[in-house]
Amino acid sequence: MMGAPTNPICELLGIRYPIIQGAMAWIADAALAAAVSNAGGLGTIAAGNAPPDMVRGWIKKTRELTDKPFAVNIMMLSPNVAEVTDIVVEERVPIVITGAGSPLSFAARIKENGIKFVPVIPSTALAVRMQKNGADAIIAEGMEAGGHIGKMTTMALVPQVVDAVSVPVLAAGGIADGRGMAAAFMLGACGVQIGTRFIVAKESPAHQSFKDKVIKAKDIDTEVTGQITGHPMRQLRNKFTVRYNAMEQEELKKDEPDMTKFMAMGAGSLRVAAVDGDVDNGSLMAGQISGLITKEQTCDEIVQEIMNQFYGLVGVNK
Ligand code: TUI
Repeated sequence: MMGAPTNPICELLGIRYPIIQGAMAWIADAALAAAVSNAGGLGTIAAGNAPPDMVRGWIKKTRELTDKPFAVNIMMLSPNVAEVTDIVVEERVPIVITGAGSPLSFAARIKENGIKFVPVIPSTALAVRMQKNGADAIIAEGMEAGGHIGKMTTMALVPQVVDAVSVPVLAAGGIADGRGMAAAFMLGACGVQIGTRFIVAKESPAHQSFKDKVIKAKDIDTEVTGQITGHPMRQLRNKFTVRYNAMEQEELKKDEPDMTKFMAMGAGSLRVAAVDGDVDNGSLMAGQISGLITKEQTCDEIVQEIMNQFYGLVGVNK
């Protein structure tokens, strides 16, 4: 039997399968990250807006649950970015992924400490800038993704980023199975980041009501809020998104619209959905591929199913 074929992302990150679990604030904790890493992918702890001590706790807990590599995702809009950066350095986290803004003021510190630096970007220009600043790989995320998104689709973004940089590129946004992964490889990616499907993982701490919403969702059930504030967020349509969009429209009618309160509203509402399970008043961040997701499975089952389907399509033996 052949081993897993060599792949630049697997070699770089020391993992078996080129599947990174997307960071989902208040969902991607130690239990989920360790389960994905134990399944042969790369588990990711989402620092999000969490207090720094909580992030340190998740890192320590992840190490108790797995001896495999894992990543911490630092969300650049968090007020705690500097403290979380200190923590990942102190704790010798092997891989840092960044999102929701430019990580350039922290990149040197991450690299100097021997940490692999893998930024998520929504455009080719940012990918090039990240490579110049030492990115070890790039995650090109299309607007099919859940949460904070750019303007490009995965289909259009990935091949343009692949042509613009020489480091390995992973595709994200709209991928939840082996077909999406194979498509990403056809575009030149050598790995994928998958978020939404892991919301419904058995090991995911997302509230059961949130998981049920993802499982019931159809293709057209996501909505983008915050297009006017400059921080567009994709989530499942609910009372929250309807109210949010209406409030934004009202604010815009004012002589001096104040958009700052909307960002805070978005950030806090994710916790309301994911932790408290209030699926009416919380923000159910999830991607357009939610419609494809029909059941809860363990992380091991998810990773195996994706890889088996992928190998079947690209014609590689396991
Ligand atoms: O980051 C994400 N998705 C997210 S983060 C999040 S939590 C949040 N909380 C409060 C406010 C906003 C978000 C939920 N979902 N995906 C990766 C991603 N990165 N998408 C877009 C970007 C991005 C945007 C701008 C990366 C770099 C960037 O740089 C701009 C610059 O300043 O140069």
